[in-house]
This record gives sequence, structure tokens and C-alpha cells, in this order.
Amino acid sequence: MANQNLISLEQDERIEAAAARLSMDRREFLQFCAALATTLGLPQGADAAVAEAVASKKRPSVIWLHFQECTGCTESILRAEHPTLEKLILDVISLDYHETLFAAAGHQVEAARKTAMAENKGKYILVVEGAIPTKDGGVYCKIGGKTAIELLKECAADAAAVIAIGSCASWGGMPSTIPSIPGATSSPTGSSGVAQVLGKPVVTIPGCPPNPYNFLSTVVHFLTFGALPAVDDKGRPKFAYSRLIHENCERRAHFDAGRFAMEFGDEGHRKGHCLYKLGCKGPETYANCSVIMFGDAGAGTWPVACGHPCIGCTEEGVGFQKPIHTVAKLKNIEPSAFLPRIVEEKGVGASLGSAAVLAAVAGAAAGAGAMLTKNLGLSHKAEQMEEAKKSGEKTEV
Ligand code: FSX
Ligand code: SF4
Ligand code: F3S
Repeated sequence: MANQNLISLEQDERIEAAAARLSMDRREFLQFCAALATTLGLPQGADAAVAEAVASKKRPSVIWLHFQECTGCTESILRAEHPTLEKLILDVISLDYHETLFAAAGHQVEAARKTAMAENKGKYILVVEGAIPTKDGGVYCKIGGKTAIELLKECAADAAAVIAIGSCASWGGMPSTIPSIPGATSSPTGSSGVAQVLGKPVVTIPGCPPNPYNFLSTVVHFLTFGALPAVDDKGRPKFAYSRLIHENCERRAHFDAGRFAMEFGDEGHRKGHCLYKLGCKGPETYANCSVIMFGDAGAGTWPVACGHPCIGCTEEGVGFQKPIHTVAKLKNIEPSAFLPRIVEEKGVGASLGSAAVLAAVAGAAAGAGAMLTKNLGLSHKAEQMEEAKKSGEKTEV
């Protein structure tokens, strides 16, 4: 357990009630909150504040709009394999309007949105999923007779905070792709991001779909401190998007040693070598996929671990814009601060000496934090290895 304040909370009735709601025991609940605090990059001791906020603060009202998208953002939140994540998200927010999840339709659902907005004026969080079509007066996406532009502006006016979830809402994402036809300079419907349409910065959680854990952590930050987390120049929370995927990728040692998969299914691919030459955009994509995996679903559940190059889905100008097999631009070559080195094959790899020196000076604190959160996703692997050991199977890492 991380600290004395957190330990003392084990006997707290609020913690007991929150843990029961989430079908966890108290210790599991506190450990989960400690991991959330670590993901958020909070100093030691803040884990107790996070646990208290999650257990006892009034759930913020959330109005969730859908525009041009595939609903993958919502799906990724609701289909998180680890049931805790989905339950926790629905426990920490009061989802007062959500077109996909509402059983009601038509006027009833419009009335629910208006009621939630009026009752929580100035206090609700507006979450926007999907791009906003801006061509031809916005006629390409209308809900209840209003264009997406009108609805967005109306709902944003009295929101305490606006979060653009997914790459579509962040900058236009997939729908904003310019078709490769002569003379085309924009997408067919002029798909734009939330900030562009509102004309002011908003928090963005890009990814197609985004990692639900990053959404949860952002909301928990709001709940704990009454403010959204620090963001970069694209509105992305720094706790999740300040490192390149390549910095903490499990295949990084192969990159450093010059061992690459050259084709899908070749020997290098089968051996888990680096996917750079297959077009992996990890070296120019900022996101924490390689650290926290995806959706808290366990080891091996992020694109690169599955054997597919990262397509840069969180990065404007990369995802849906650069061809998948185009080799990525190397933004920096800092090696991982915490990943162990893979044993070298003699005579292979030229850059190990310099990589090792750089590794030694890389941020140890960030590495330690990342390691704790990474463990959230490693339970499955640990279980598998344990089972394999019991049955006498040989395991390869
Ligand atoms: Fe889909 Fe969301 Fe991609 Fe877009 O996620 S997963 S097309 S980011 O808006 O629904
Ligand atoms: Fe990992 Fe891709 Fe970087 Fe290779 S290029 S180390 S697969 S992020
Ligand atoms: Fe997207 Fe790449 Fe992560 S494709 S999910 S940013 S590994």
C-alpha cells in the first residue's frame, strides 16, 4: 500500500460502500485509486485524495453528444474486458444524456437533455464523440432538427468543461480524411474537431478508439481537484500523451539492435521483432498505449503487441493521413526508462552502447510510475505464466 493516509482509509465507511458498489474489496479499490493517481502523475499522497473523491464526491453530470463517428469511443468504454473500468466510469459520472445508450427516443430524449442542462447549468461536463461536418451549413449531420454545429454550441455554452473524446472529435479524425481525387482539398463534409468549431481550446482524448482509462483518469482528476488536468498544445492531457509510444515499446530493444519484421508473417514478425519497417508510427505518435495497454484488458492487448504496426491514431497529421506502410519519422531515439533489455544476438546491432548511455540518464521517476500502471494490464500475463509453469509448459517472453 502506497502510504499511511491510504492505509487509514481502509477502515473508512465511504471506501467500503464504494468498493461494494464496484464489487471489489476495499484493498482492491484503494489499489485501483493509487494506480489512477500514478497514471495522472500525481505526487505521493495524492492517491488518498483520489480515493476519497471517487468514493464520496457528487458525480458530475455528463451530457454526451454523438456526431460523425462509428461509436467506437463508447464501445471501447463499455466493452473494457476488465469489468471494473466500465463500472467505475459509470460510477464516477452521472450519464444524463447519451444518444446510443438511452432507451428513450425522439422528444423524450430531447427533453432529458434539456432537463439535465438546466438542472446542472454551469456544472455539467460535455463529452463530444465524433467530428462535426461544417460544409454547406452543417447539413450532413442533424439530430432533432438541429445541425451538429448548433447542438454543439448550445450544449457547450453552459458546460463547466468540454471533453472531445476520440480522434474524430479531437481534430476530425477518420471522417476528415481528404479523398485522393484530383482537386480535393477537404473531406466531403468538411469534418472538423470540437475546438475548431467552438473557436476555443478543449480537452482532447484522441485515439480511434481512445483508451477508456485515459477518459476515466481525466474525469477523476476533475472530480478530485475540480479542474481538468494539464494539457499539451493539442489539448491532450499530459499524463497520457507526453511520451512517444516508441519510448516505452516492448519491441524497442529490437529496434535498437536493428532487428525488424520486413513482411507480415516472416521470421522477424513471428519472433516479435520491431515493426518499424512495416510502417509502425510509434516513433512519431504521442500516447501511453505501450505503457497501460488497451482498455485494462491485460497483456498483449495493444496494436504493436498484437503484431500490427501502430497507425498513429492519436496523432493529428499521422493517423488517417500518412499511408499505413510509410516509414515513420524518428522524432527522438530515447530508449525506454524502464523496459528490460532483450538478450542480444551476438554481432547484431550497432547502436547498443549509445542506447545504454541514454537509458541510464532517462527519467527514473517517470519509469517507476509507468511501471506501476503497466502492471494494471499485466495480470493476465502473470496468470498465464503461472498456469504454464504449473503445467510444465515452456514460456517465451
Ligand atoms: Fe469511432 Fe469515436 Fe474512431 Fe472516431 O472513437 S473509434 S471513428 S475516433 O469518434 O467512434
Ligand atoms: Fe515499437 Fe514501433 Fe518503435 Fe518498433 S517502431 S519499437 S514496434 S513503437
Ligand atoms: Fe492508436 Fe497506435 Fe495506440 S494505432 S491505439 S496510437 S498503438
